[in-house]
Amino acid sequence: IIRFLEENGLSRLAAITDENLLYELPFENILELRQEAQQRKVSMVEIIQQAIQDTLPKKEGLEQLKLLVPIEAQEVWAAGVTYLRSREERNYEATGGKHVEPTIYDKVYEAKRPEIFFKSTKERTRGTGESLCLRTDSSWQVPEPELALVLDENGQIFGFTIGNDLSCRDIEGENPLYLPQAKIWKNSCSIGPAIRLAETVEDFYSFQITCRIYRNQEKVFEETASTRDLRRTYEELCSYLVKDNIVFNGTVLLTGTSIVPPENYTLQDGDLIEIEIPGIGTLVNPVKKQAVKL
Ligand code: DO4
Ligand code: MG
Repeated sequence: IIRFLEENGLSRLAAITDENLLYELPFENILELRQEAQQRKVSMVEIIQQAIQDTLPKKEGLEQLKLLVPIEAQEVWAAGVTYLRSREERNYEATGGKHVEPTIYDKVYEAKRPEIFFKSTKERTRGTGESLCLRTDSSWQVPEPELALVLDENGQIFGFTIGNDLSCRDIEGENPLYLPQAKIWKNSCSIGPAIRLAETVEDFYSFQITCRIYRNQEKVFEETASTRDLRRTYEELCSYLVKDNIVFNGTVLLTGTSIVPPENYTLQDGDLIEIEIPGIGTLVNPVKKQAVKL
């Protein structure tokens, strides 16, 4: 499911079929589609099939549409240290690999309670093709390519998308209490390009995530990971997010990263980040250095 901007300036939902055909849907956003399915007590796929049965696919391809963020999530949350790789990299940030005693990262990886943190609001979250901002007070910034869950108000998964938890490794490494500054600023998060309906996914843990970074049109980094290596289940993560909380319908939960560029790499103005998950799409974002206010 994608959202795009119509000529009249309104947003419109469209479905991409297995045959790669694009059909407009009579909804502005995915929550309307979900509400219709709930009211009629049928699946979202059935609603889509009924809506498109006597219509023709759109002539324009995806490239010709102005894609919007697939859901204007009021809140984006994120889980951390959910992969062994993340635990090792956080330890490196914090201690340069010199720790002897178990660190907070070792402990949270093993603990019953996962790390869940607030990541973004709809005003800070970008879609595919839109630029992300770099912080001016960090010199070690990296993308964090993550599978993202799209949740209802009870924390039940109804979709999957791609998320980029753009992060400042130096700020978090200096002191973990700086986490909100290492994670949240203007345009420090992107999601998209599409939402894969959970009801169309057979195995929730078989997603392959590939991240590529380009500098001056040249690929400078590529790595692939699998959600099979997650240390926790999605249900576990969602249960802690909803516990005694207010959760909005359409909340997005990033599930953590297992892809980390080499230690000497930091994003710089003009770099292009691509995150691909087959079956969902490719989230593409250039990064821009923010202008320093004098
Ligand atoms: O502990 C800090 C954040 C970790 C994180 O964002 C991740 O593992 O993806
Ligand atoms: Mg992360």
